[in-house]
Amino acid sequence: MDGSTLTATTAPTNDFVVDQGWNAYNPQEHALWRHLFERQSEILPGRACDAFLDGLRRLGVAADGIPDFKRLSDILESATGWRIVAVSGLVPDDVFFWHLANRRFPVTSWIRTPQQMDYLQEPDVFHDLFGHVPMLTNPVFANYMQAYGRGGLKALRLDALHYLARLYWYTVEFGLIKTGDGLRIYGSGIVSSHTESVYCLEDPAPNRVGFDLLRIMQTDYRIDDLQDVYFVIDSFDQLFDATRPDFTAYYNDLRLRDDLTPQTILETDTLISART
Ligand code: HBI
Ligand code: FE
Repeated sequence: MDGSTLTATTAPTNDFVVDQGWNAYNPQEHALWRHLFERQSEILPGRACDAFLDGLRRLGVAADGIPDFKRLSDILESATGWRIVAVSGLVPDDVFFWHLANRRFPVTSWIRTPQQMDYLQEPDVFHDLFGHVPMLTNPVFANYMQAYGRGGLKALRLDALHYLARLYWYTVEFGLIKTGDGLRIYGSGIVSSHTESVYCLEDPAPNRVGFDLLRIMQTDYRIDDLQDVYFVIDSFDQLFDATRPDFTAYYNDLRLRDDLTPQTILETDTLISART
């Protein structure tokens, strides 16, 4: 994705890191975490991939309440050298990528309200911590996320972020992986969603297409509804290997092509299951 590692060192003026404020969480917020955690714990075994479930266990993320980021960071750092930093919400793209390029994952410190139980636009602590952090205990996926951060800084310079954001969307957020027991979930947007954890594997509506880097970066996505297409990797090695080339040529190629809608199926697609 990027030709140099210099991008990881030029720090932005503001890193947007805040204190988590763990002592300020009230009992209702911890209770909401417990409810969200228990609801997902009932449906993810047999649906989420082993890397996610092993990560959850290794980090000791449990139902008792909103975890302390520092405790989790120490465990995560011993696994893959990643740490988590508390932020108060979405941070500018360049800051987000700079943190990823330095093996720091920004985790939102606030939790959704009970009214937002099933859907909220911005990531909260449940989406970020429960959804994203367990995957960072997997060494290959952890390498992919750092490569993504470096690639994001470069994509910003090439005005190509909208292409790379699709790769993030269809892998990190909504990715599926093939296993000997069938398709499993690794995408954070899915594992943190009660409805989509079932829909993505069992509903006949969405298309499921084999991973294809350029195809993904050409495909638009919806942020406010269940996905119309899921892309399926064979392994995390396949995902990480795809980031090795310099993406400049890909971006130039994509600029000559029309965007694809999420419902599109191409002749060249490896179709795993089509909408019925
Ligand atoms: N900031 N805190 C936070 N979390 C995100 O997931 C995030 C962000 N800023 C930018 C961003 N994501 C996206 O624009 C990139 O994934 C493309
Ligand atoms: Fe996310």
